[in-house]
Amino acid sequence: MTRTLAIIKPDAVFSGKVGAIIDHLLREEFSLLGLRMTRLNRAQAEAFYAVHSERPFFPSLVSFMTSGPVVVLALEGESAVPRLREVIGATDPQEAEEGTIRALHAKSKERNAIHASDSDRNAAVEIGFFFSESELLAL
Ligand code: 3AN
Repeated sequence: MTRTLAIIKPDAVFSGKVGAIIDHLLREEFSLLGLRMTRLNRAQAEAFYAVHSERPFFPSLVSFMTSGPVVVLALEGESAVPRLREVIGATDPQEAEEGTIRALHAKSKERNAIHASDSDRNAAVEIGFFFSESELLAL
């Protein structure tokens, strides 16, 4: 079993998709280790997306990610990182496979409903960004 981090983004929270997305993840046999609704401030969003700081879409991404509440999920499962990437689909919902969370719920390449860690190393860093080890519940 390995861990990964998902963030249900402001577009999906605003449009009432939190329940459907969590249900989707549980049906895909991810276990919930941690869950929190929060609102990122600018410094947190900039730090979280620091790898994209030189990209043209960075200012808009930071302003979107701070525009409203997000729901942060620490998840556990078999090959959690690659499997969650499969379950959420491509960054651009127009390219996401049918039935993926982004195909079902995302609005655009930026407002794409959900974030998922892209490597085990980043998963550990991103989980640590939001949760202390003692807040993660082993099932
Ligand atoms: P993913 O979320 O699929 O791992 P990344 O890590 O390349 O994609 O991008 C991080 C976030 O930046 C995306 N979830 C999306 O919100 C935003 N983003 C990525 N590429 C673009 C783009 N070309 N235009 C606008 N926003 C983008």
